[in-house]
Amino acid sequence: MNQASITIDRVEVILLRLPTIRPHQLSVATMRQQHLVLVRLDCSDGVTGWGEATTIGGLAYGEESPESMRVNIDAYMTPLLVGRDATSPLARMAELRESVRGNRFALCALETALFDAQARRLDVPLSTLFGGRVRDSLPVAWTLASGDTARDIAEAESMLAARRHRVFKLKIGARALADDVAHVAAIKRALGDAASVRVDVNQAWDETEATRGMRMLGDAGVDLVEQPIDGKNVEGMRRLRALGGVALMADEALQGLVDAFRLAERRAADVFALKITQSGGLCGAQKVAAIAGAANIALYGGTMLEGAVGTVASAQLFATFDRLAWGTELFGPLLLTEEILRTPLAYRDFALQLPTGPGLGIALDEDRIAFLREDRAGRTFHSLP
Ligand code: MUC
Ligand code: MG
Repeated sequence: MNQASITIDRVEVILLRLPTIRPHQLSVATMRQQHLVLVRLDCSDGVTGWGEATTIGGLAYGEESPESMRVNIDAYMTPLLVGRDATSPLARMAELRESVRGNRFALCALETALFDAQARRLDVPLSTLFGGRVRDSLPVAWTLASGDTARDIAEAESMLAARRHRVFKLKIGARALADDVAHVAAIKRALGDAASVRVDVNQAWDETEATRGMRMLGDAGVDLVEQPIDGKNVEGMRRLRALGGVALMADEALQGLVDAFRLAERRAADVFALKITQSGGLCGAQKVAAIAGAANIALYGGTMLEGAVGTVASAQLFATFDRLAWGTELFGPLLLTEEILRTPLAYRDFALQLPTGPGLGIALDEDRIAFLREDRAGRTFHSLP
């Protein structure tokens, strides 16, 4: 079939609400389930592309929710895609952006599906469309967030023994500073040099607490502090970084290219937590990475705790980066009790092994997805087997 005549036939948003293996406690929400937002894009040549736009805790983390994404894609974005050429993802995204403001998570899902379909069509891995792989596996951190110190230590020890993770991110900020520091210090003491321990405050501190907290955490052997204060407080981030202690990572502060430029210009971070959703898609994330490179800011491959689709999409892009000094945290599928791939992603030797097939390189278990989807007649969350 002539590529120019291949069009987009149909876009479908599928919501899946899947239990987590244990409560996952952040300062902004405690997750007992994750609400995956999958996008399926069917094309006239029989090729299907998949994308994902999952976020955390409804509206607790960002301004897009799973439900708002479904409505906005169905009502405003799908009509701009159906019937259009499927082989030019960038042209489709430019058209969408003429009519759609914000909605960077939803746009990320659509862009991923367009690129997945095109890469499958060309029979190449998605990473090839972004210049090709520099690596075939990515180091993956694990988040300890059970809320209990002893349970977190046991979890970390079992991950180390299984050679699954040796980098641990601890979620803090919900408790008093002294309690949080004691919790982190106990975990670092128990793990010693066998592991890198980092913390994510998810914006919970004010600048005074952050100044004290970063010093105390540095003394406890913590390697990295992620988003200690409000992401909008770029000047505060600049002052915290200028203290010259433990490395400072921007996460919620980094919502695309303009933020990346401003953070770089103000020298307000040592490291960027790069997320395809927060960047409005794979292309946006690639550009954020370029800004980081130009400004000598290190990269960390971040996650919004997506399932397999968003995780492997991120991995396809991150594998093209020559520098990824802080590794990744692409563990989202491991936090879920349900598998939606026919062959699960491979995690071994402390790393995610990249699939080699065309597009995202995964095969969705469509029967399982049909069974799990939220709108399946008669299904309730508790009816999960
Ligand atoms: C965040 O803020 O980084 C990533 C890993 C995790 O446990 O939470 C997310 C969100
Ligand atoms: Mg974070």
